[in-house]
Parts: sequence; structure tokens; C-alpha cells
Amino acid sequence: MSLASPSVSQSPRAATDASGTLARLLSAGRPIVMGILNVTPDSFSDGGRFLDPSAAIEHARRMVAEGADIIDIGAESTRPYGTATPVSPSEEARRLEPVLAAVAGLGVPVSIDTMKAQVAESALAAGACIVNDVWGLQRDPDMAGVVARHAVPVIIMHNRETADPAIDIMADIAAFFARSLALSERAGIARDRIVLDPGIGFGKTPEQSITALARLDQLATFGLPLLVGASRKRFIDKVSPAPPDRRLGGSLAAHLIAVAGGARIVRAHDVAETVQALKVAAAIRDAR
Ligand code: HH2
Repeated sequence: MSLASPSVSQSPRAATDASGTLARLLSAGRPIVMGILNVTPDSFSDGGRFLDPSAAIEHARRMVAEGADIIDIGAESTRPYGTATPVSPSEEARRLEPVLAAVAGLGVPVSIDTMKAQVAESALAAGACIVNDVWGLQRDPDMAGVVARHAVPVIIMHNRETADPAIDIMADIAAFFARSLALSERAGIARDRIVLDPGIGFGKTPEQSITALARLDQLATFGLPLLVGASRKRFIDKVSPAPPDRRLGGSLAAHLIAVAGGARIVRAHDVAETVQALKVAAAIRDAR
């Protein structure tokens, strides 16, 4: 797997990815931690906390100090838990603008969490070097083209408009990935720049989120790195009732099991605790 840095000739912007490519991170042979930075008023667990640019940059700096390998910046809540307020591309870009370049200067790769091609394009120009699309290139018809043109890695996440408890969720995830991979191939996105994500909590019942975590290994058939984002999500509350800011234990349990099931990247709010849990799990495994 290369997830290589794009060459300068492909995209001048992507040259900033040279120091810390996802490829190099993945080749380190340990799980990668993606720290979450939401510059939103309404994210499900930390909405409003980092809307102020200086608070956002400070939080990113703290996550990097705690061991985050990647910072994932989102300016629109993807909340499937209620009514997230839709945000225009210009408002999304306005929220990102005072934060992105500063965070990109912290020394770790920055991914842009957006489903909009226009926002991805401007974020890539401002220092992001990975696209994280929670609709797996299937929402905005221009997204695959933007990713291909910039030759950056892309995270393709499974999603559905509504949860349907009657479906086989693993089959649905696999069919969705197949559609996204066809779109990416048509656009000319190199396969070795793709990461797949089952989309914990997105268009799934809590039980289906648990199934996706339990059967993550089935997705190995795609031969691509897997990312899992279980942090503070609602399925935890279903198993052990707690508000979002009291779901750290469940988040750590889910991420450790995900890594055991083949996840290479975990997306987390609580970076220090996640890094520690992963290190301890690895030390125990190595001592076997
Ligand atoms: N989850 C959220 C947002 N983006 N991206 C990927 N690839 N995988 C995920 O599981 C994922 C994601 C939701 O979490 P959060 O960013 O904390 O909330 P919100 O979307 O409300 O801002």
C-alpha cells in the first residue's frame, strides 16, 4: 500500500504533504490516530467549543502534542443523530479559513471532513492534504474529480439516508464501497490513495454499528486500509447509557476492538487516552 505523496507536478499544493504522508504513517506498522477538530456550533459532542479560531488552533496543537498523527477538520456537523443545520459551502469555507493554514503548520497531515467538492478544493489549497468524505464520493458529483486532480488520499465512508434495521449492514457497506470505488476509478483516483470507513453511527441502528465493528474483518477483502470512527457515538449509549462527553470508556473499547479487527486508523476526540490505550494493547500483544 503506498498512499504516496502526490508529486509536485500533479498538484503543487500537495507538495506540503511531503513531510508526513499517510503512506509513511501507515507503513509505521502501528495504528494511526486521527484527532477530531470540529469548527462547528452544533457537532454532537463538542459543538460550539472550537468555533473560535484561537480555541480551535489551541485544541489542534494539544492533540498533536498528545500524539495525533492526523488532524481532521470539519466545519459542518455530519450529525446523523438529529437535525444538523445544513451549511452553505461559503459558510463552511468561512469557518475553515482562519484555522486551516495554522493547523496545517503544526507538522501533521490535515484532512478536510466535507462532502462538498468546493469546500474540499479550497481546503486543499489552504493546506489540507487528505479528503474525508462521509458520503464516499457519492453526494457531490464533482468530489471525485477534485480528489483526482489534487492526487490526494481520500477516505470513503459508508453512509445511508436512513437506518433500516431489516438490511444486512455488511452487504450494504460492501455494495456502497463498490459504487464509490467505481466512481473513483472513473475519475482516475489511484486505488492506493483510498481508505475505507464503515461509517459507525451513519445510517445505521446502534445494533448495526456494533455489527460493523464486530465484522470489520470482512471488509479486508477490499485490500484497502480501514478507518474507524467510534468516538463518543450513540451505540455506546445504547450499551451503557451515558451522554456524549461520558463515553470515553466505550470509545476506547470500540477502537481497540476495531484495531484488532483490522482498522489502521482510528478517529478520536480524546487523543491522549486513545494513544495510551493503543500503546498498552500493542505492548500486551507484543508480549504474547
Ligand atoms: N464521524 C463523524 C464525522 N466525520 N468521518 C469519518 N471518516 N468517519 C466517521 O466515523 C466520522 C467522520 C461524526 O463525528 P463528529 O465529527 O464528532 O461529529 P459531527 O459530525 O457532529 O461534527
